[in-house]
Amino acid sequence: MPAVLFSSTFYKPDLWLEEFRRAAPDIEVRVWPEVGDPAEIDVALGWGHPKEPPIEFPNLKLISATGAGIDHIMGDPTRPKHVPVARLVEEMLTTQMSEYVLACVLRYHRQFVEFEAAQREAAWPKLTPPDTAARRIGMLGLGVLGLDAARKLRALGFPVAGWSRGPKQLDGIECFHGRGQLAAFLGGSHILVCLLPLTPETRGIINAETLALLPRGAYVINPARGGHVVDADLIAALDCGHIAHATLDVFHQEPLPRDHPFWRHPKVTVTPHAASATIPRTAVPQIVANIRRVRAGLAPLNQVDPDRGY
Ligand code: NDP
Ligand code: OXD
Repeated sequence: MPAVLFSSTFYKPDLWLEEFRRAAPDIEVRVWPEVGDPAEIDVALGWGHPKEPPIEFPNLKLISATGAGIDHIMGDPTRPKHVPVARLVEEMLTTQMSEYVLACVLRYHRQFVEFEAAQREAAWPKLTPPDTAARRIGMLGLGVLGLDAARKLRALGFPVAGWSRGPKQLDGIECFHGRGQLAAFLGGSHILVCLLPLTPETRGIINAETLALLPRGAYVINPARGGHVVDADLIAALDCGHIAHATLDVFHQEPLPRDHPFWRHPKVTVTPHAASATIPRTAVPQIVANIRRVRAGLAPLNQVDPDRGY
């Protein structure tokens, strides 16, 4: 009898098991470390799976992430390369991410950082009113999440540009692509939002060189992965005033270690990897459909391209 193995250091299994029981009572789901016979596991499901001890599953047909990002799977050297990897493309995940990005952009644009500082001094500042049409937003990544947030920002009246790997033509969004157009894209981004996947090509992309290309006083918002940022370079850019403020949701190490300078930096807002979280109720039907597909010998939906790494 085939079975699904759920393993995650991020999500508790209870709600997932409940949803599986509701949506697909015929599918057996085991929870790590209660693997049983490894030969019975045909689908591995999880996010931030424990790496030790590595176990071989000789009949594995699918590795399915319970989130949008799959760097934690692709970066595991023990991953069996012949098994397809699928990720979630899910409306609630997308909606939550766009809400997060809009909240951060509007906080900067509508000068809440300055108002919060003024309130600490009981001050009554007269600030120059913000001009939406003059505040250019730069979206690193125009995939499922980046594009949704970009369109919603555009609908609010911001000029929006996006940067992707391949060329794109999108209504109302100025499109840049590839390393050759990165400098031109950054030069026009007053608020930079990163929604790239973490791959060998994008690791460390927010660094001293790229930050220096942003206009003076730019803001940085990173809800993608901590590995996109060279922390020391960002801190230096904040300290010298080139970057006005940063909002960071993801970190090299999570939870962010208590002694990390981001926690106490006056120009950094830390959120605890909370930009967008998978809701089992809306995610499980898609995962069940993929389990049924691979068990019927079909390719899974939302399959990751192993060559691109996303
Ligand atoms: P997608 O795969 O749909 O989109 C990725 C985008 O990045 C595409 O536009 C792609 O370009 C672009 N890209 C990839 N590599 C490069 C490169 N080398 N140079 C330029 N552009 C590149 O991903 P999603 O939008 O679904 O998700 C993005 C990331 O968000 C996830 O990988 C995850 O890390 C993060 N995330 C964070 C969450 C949180 O709570 N903090 C929640 C969910 C996701 P092209 O279009 O040309 O392929
Ligand atoms: C994801 C995440 O990748 O929550 O879905 O970070």
